[in-house]
Amino acid sequence: MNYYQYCKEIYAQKGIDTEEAIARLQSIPVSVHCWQGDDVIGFDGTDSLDGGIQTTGNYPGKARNAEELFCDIARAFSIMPGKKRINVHACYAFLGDDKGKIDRDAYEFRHFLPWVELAKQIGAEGIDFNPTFFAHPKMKDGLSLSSPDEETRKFWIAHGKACLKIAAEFGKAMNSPSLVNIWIPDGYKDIPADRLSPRLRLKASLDEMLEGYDREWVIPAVESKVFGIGLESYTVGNNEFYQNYASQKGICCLLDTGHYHPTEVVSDKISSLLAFHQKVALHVSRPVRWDSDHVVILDDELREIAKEIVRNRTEDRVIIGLDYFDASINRLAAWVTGVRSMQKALLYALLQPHDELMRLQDENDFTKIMYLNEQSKVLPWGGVWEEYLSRQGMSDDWYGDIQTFEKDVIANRK
Ligand code: RNT
Ligand code: ZN
Repeated sequence: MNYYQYCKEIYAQKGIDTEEAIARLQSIPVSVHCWQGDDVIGFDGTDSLDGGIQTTGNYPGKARNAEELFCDIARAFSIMPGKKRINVHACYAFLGDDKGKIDRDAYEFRHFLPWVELAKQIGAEGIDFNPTFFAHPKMKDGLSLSSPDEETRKFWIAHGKACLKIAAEFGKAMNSPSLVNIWIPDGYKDIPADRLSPRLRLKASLDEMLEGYDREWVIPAVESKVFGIGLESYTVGNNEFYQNYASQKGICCLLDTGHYHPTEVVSDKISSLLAFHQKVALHVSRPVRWDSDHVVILDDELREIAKEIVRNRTEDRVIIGLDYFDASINRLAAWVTGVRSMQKALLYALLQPHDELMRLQDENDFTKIMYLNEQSKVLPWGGVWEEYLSRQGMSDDWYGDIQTFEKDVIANRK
């Protein structure tokens, strides 16, 4: 008997069908963020990041231009298992001759056509999109959609509108609706003198931006945050603001796992949103003491998030995207580790006896729940993971690919 057959048998004895788990895992898309490859810089002119977010580390080999980023994405995708989407930020526009002539308020789909080509080439099943409200001279005093300056506010509304149009075209081109995530860094370092007005301006800006978006091909989402670096005292788009906004407008909330107080967990929030919304989106990240955007690894919270996604069979209602940027290690390895960790967590969750566990909860038998949960941890699910990979012509031995990449690519990027 081969190892997988043995593992399959062990799970079968516990009433768990590993074949069903593999099939479900294969159907769950993970949206892969393009910005891990170049430390969130993009192609449209900036050479440094701002907006309360930061990459740290100076590992060699970061993609310095579009050609390098595309090459790295294609390579990374070749060692990422499962169904994937590609998540693009507006600052990754191919401006060509328009460079210096047009600004973010006038970006068009044609500036993003190479992304469609790339997505098709690497087998991504869809493209998600993000307006870029940071690292740009039109941010006034660090503010965008909440700015008291009308010209600034209008500029960023126009940027958002342009992005919603571009996303509709991505949706059509890929025959898969595009998630458009709206995150703005707007906030204050010190105690504000007025907390309400900026929020009312943000609300008005979003209303204007979302007028007439394409409901067939675009899924708008709003992402809250607790604070950003240099903006510690006040965030205009906090959790309460966006949850109320999303409810009222019938759009999606996006929960970033790093955007809450350190003891708050996103795994506990997903079901609360599913009780009121058709869909909820995630930015899966790994906060270490704060919103540090470490690479996603298979930790307890990731497993708990995965359980929330699959145990009530809501995987078609939870949109999974990754969001981290570590510049201290090989960026390709960072990408691949995050995607594989997410899928490992999902597989782990798919191999739990959820029906039994839920019944035990209703019977108030938390002793047996604990017993089964602890038992699950040492079941041979690694054999199921290997089988999942081998059916896609992959294995868990991918470090050699990273070494080759170091030798062939990174060594030449000095
Ligand atoms: C920042 C947010 C946001 C960004 C990306 C680049 O705190 O998490 O999602 O990381 O849009
Ligand atoms: Zn995020």
